[in-house]
Amino acid sequence: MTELTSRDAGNGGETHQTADADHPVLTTNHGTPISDNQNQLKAGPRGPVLLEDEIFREKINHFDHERIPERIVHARGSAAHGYFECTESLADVTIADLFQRKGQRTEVFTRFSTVAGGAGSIDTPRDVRGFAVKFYTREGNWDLVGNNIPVFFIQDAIKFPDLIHAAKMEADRGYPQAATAHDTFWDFISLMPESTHMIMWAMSDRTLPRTFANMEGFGVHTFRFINKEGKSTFVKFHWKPKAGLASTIWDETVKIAGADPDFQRRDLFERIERGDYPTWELGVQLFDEAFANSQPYDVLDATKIIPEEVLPVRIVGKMVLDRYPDNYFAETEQAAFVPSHIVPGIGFTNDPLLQGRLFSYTDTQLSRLGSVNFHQLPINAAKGRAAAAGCPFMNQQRDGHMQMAVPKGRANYEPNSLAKAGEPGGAREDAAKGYKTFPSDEEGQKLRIRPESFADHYSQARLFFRSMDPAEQAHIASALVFELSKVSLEHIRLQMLANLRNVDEDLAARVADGLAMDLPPASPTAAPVLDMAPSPALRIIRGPLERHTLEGRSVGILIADGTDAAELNALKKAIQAEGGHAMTIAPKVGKVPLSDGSAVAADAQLFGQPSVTVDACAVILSEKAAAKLVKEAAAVQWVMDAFGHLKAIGASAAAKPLLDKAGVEADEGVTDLSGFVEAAKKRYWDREPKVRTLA
Ligand code: HDD
Repeated sequence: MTELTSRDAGNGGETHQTADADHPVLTTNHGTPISDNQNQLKAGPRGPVLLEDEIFREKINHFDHERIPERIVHARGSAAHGYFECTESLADVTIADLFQRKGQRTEVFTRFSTVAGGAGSIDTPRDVRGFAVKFYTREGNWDLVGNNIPVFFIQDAIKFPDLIHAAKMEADRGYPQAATAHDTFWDFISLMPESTHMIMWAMSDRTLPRTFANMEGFGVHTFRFINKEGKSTFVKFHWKPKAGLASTIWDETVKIAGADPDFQRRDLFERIERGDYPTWELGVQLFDEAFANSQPYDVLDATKIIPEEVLPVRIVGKMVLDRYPDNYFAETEQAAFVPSHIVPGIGFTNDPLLQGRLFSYTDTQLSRLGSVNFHQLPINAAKGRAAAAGCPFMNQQRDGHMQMAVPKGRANYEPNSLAKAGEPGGAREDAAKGYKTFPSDEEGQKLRIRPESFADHYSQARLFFRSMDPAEQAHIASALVFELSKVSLEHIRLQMLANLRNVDEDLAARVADGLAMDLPPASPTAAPVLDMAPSPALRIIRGPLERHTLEGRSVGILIADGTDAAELNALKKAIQAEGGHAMTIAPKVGKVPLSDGSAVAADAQLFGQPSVTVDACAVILSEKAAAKLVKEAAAVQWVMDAFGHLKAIGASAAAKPLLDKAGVEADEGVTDLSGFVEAAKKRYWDREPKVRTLA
């Protein structure tokens, strides 16, 4: 009797793609060939399904377990592969292999993240960004797990769970997601004066980066370099973006979240696709004990910076991200960054925040990745010396959940006399090449105490605020007003105002005014608040890393039926010649008839590509199209937002009615098409007071 299969039954045949010379046979995880991937096993064509169907059960069972616990912090992230190139040898200060030879390249995997939101949250909350780099050096993996802000909220790792609990969605109501503007966060912060410096950064434009490529990165802590004589030099790490620093405006940020929750992840992917590789220079601040002792703060305190004007950043390398992961889960999600992954020539200091991190990250991988063997996952596996010998690691550790390796031989202990040279189990320690901890002199009583040198919580917060451009100061004050307006408990707001008075009286007064509250007395300080020399290097706006350029930036060109073909083509060419990315946006995407009878497909549709997604805006319309679009809210909003977000607007003469309807007023950033490319290279901060009231 012929068996009745689904191919004979009601699904018409087209759902089956069959194996052939180019397409291997589909199998189960255990290798059994699969005949039908569309239908469960049933008793008769319309009958009940059978528990016996091991093919169905295996597939669904695997699917049911496809999610792993997301990271407790930094759950939302995007990553890319690339390389680090040493551009200046540091052989005099460190034996770290990756810094020995100019021109030497080391593979890297870099993951950017937000902190507070879950894995599916938006890319653009007001939040610190993680900046974690895994260097696959020849001497093992070095993970530099930093942020886009050079200081941290707390001085001691024991407070980290409290900080994060307070920042994440509130325990009873389960909101807000990925936002610090709520009671519990500000309650904790108001009681934690040591957070004040970080709060200045968090309320500044630093937490609203335009793209990942526009962020600085910092190792935050003071680390050590150790050279071949065993001498230690203190080091702080800095990543300087080649694309320059750039941020969004709060109103724009909020709108990006609605328009494209994956805005920064998409940007990273598209930049790499276009060959416009995100690039950073690596800089170091090197100093010794005498320098450290001469500063009015403690270099072991992670709430402090060393201003670049006091100790310049020396550029020693560059990082280029040029390859997007093949698989998000296998690479970006399973990547385990662990600050205790260190290589010879680099060492830790006694920073109590860093010391706590050295425990936490290995520990968290056990609940996240589920096994002590997480180092065997391809993205985490070392690629250095041991890998060249056939295995990413060489030791006698064995077994555990999901053991991927099949170690040979009996020598699963060391020392042993069984494994001969080159045989499995024959790896031996090496006193000369092995990792050596810097033998710092340590002695003292066991105490739960913080040193007095950590007591000054306000001087550097003041330094940061006073170093800002006036536009940035207004953004900070306005962000504080916004966040504290979302705090429902008055005593928390009052405590914050009391703390802010220690930072800067003008700032505190502006925030109080924005909240329509009276200023309370200043909170007590544990140490005198110093007036340190301002550090203009901390600015984004009109700072050293603000770049007026189209390189790596996108320009939206609003077109519609009848757009002048010559004007459009000339503008696209001019944008591309400057390294920009021109994107045509039209009411209908498939075909836009142009003035010369030709037609182009638009890159995006007007409703799906609001102007917040591009860096500058051009409008090339026929009179007829302009007359139509003044009645189209999305088009009016497109132009209105471009103006409100201080972007350049270049328009053809016929597009003027749309600009008028959108309330565009003449200024330096509003041009005709001929002046647009030059104008498009920057934002117009002087326009801001015309379009919004800031604190
Ligand atoms: Fe952390 C993840 C950065 C303090 C505990 N942290 C994590 C990531 C970054 C940072 C970038 C994500 C890495 C990735 O992309 O997978 N963390 C920092 C910085 C800190 C800091 C710059 C202060 C200078 N962190 C910190 C402390 C603790 C942790 C004090 C705990 C004592 N961090 C963790 C963690 C995470 C983590 C819970 C979550 C997921 C993971 O480690 O792998 O262990």
